[in-house]
Amino acid sequence: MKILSYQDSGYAPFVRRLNRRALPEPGTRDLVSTIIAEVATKGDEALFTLTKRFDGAILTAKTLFVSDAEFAAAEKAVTPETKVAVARSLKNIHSFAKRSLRKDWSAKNAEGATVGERFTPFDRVGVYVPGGKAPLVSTALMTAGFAQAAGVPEILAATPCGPDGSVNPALLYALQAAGVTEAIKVGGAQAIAAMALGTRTIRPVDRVFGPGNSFVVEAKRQLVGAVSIDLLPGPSEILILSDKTGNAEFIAADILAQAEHGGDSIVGFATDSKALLGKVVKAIEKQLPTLNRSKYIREVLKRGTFLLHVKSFAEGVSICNAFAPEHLSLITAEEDRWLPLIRTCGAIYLGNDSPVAVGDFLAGPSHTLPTGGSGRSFSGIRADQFQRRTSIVRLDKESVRKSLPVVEEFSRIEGLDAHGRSTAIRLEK
Ligand code: HSO
Ligand code: ZN
Repeated sequence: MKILSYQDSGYAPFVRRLNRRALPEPGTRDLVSTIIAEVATKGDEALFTLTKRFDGAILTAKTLFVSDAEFAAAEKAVTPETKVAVARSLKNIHSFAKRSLRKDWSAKNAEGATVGERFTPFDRVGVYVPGGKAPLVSTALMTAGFAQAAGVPEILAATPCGPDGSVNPALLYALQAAGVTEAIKVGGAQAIAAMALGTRTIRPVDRVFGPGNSFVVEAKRQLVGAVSIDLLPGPSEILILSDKTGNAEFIAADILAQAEHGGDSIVGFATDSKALLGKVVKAIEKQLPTLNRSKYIREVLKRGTFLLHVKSFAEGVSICNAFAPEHLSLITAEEDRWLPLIRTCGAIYLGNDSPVAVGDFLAGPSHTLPTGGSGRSFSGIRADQFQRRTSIVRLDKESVRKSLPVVEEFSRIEGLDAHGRSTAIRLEK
């Protein structure tokens, strides 16, 4: 763990580096563009070769898609408790989603023309659910569940399979519960390429959603244009910003919870209370040995963790806005004062009693959120991202008459006389 106080000489440069820009490593960029080119030219064959290479599984045209029998077996295999957990999470997701879905509207403009917007669900979307380090069952719900709420008729899921070609049954169950209509057992950049470009057996989608490792994120970035995407959600991140009212044991528990995602996850803690910082360090050391995934956690504590003693809470807030963490946990006696100043986080958890894990699994908002500093320019998955919006315009003679002088003036300035003519003609006998 990197522990730094504002009095340390290394503090200022470290804090400056927290102002990040999400940019791909050149090596990742090149490998991903090779993979995309392979999928584009060789289609299914490329998926089989790459899945053999990266996941050690042998796929064929017959086993590329999860079969109906596999979905049915998964439904049988999961416990009633799993079904209840999935149902309760989906319930919150759907009611949260409903509030952010956009509704058609129309109004009159200044010339009396009717203008408005119409929202229709995408015809076919792709959702990526990472496998790798843990079967992210909740991620199936936190992506596809929003597509389902928006009424998307075709949802294609992609998730890597194990070396034996199988996918975790609880994950399959969740995919089905969240309205997924087809699933391919492919992971990584090749999965994103397959969904975006299509192959002989896979029909391409209109938009690709979901989190993943750096290769998945880079593939989404490179395929924008062929499809649209939701955002660029990479490895899990949390920043906890607390004044002296923070509970050290709870803070340590949240740090360890996000660190257990392993890999390139990032965990930060900033406080203006030196005493709290000391207590949190102790609590981390105390709780760590009691946890199962200490191997992953230690990795993240070593490489991706920083604990900062900031000069003031205001400095903590500005570090937070610069860092743009995926999750912010904000703990302060002066919430009304500080909360309005925080702008760039994907999600904000308020107070001592709001564990990020509850949001990860069931609170309602999607846990698929911007990472790597991209919270400055993106927000998390929302139901209205599954809606296409189309604008509508209707005029009558009266509104044509009122619009004409402006149209004619623009036509003159732009030198496009046919534009003016096309409008004036409406008023001729
Ligand atoms: N914290 C992760 C989401 C997740 N946690 C899935 C557990 N399962 C990224 O927000
Ligand atoms: Zn998590």
